[in-house]
Amino acid sequence: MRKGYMIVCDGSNGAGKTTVIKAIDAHLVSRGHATVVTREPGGTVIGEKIREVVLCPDTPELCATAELMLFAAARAQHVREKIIPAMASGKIVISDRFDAATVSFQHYARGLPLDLINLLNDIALNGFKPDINIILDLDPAIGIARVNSRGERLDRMEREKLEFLQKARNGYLAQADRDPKRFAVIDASQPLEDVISDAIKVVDHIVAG
Ligand code: T5A
Repeated sequence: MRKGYMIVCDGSNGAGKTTVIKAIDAHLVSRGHATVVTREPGGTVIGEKIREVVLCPDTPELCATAELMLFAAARAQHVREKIIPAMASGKIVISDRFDAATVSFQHYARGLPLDLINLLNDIALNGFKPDINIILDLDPAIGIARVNSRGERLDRMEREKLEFLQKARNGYLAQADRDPKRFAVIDASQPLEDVISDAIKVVDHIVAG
């Protein structure tokens, strides 16, 4: 019998991942599941330290190759220290972003070669794959306006030009087109309750099926 599941919620900046993950988690817990909510970059003490470095707005000079390796390093630690053990004990892991983010941001937006991204993702994942990637799709102009309305300082990636964020968005849609079994795209411009209801339908299909 299979052990746990891994659900990833990913997509455009400010699309509502954090908010939707809270609702998915509450739904699963109400059904009696044990869950672990986590995020990338981050999720472990080491990963959170990497997050501070890679998203710090005061160091725009971070080069694309170093940026890629930092995301991959955080993921390698996350998979081995947190995700695999949680799944082995039957928990449902819900992660805010995962490997598809590197393909979207570092390949489609930053322009690094896909072979290099795939190699680093393969090393970080060591054969592991999530069960489903929910992609919250939103015009980045709307997403950044939502983030701005929280009144927090924008991080290094959120300060990129809209054109860069649009390329990352297109990267998610391209990945979803290529692999519709692994990706479920949800229109994140809908009212929040509709986005949550669509996401819960996807989760129920995976966890029940
Ligand atoms: N990155 C990450 C890479 O480049 N490579 C990688 O490999 C990885 C893993 C991570 C950054 O790093 C990059 C991608 C990112 O740029 P992040 O914290 O995941 O940073 O990224 P953000 O998308 O910027 O995350 P945010 O926390 O800012 O946004 P969320 O979680 O998507 O949105 P959320 O839930 O906080 O909602 C934002 C606001 O909108 C409202 C919410 O109430 C909130 O105020 N909202 C809605 N309003 C109207 N209608 C809806 N449907 C709404 N849904 C939410």
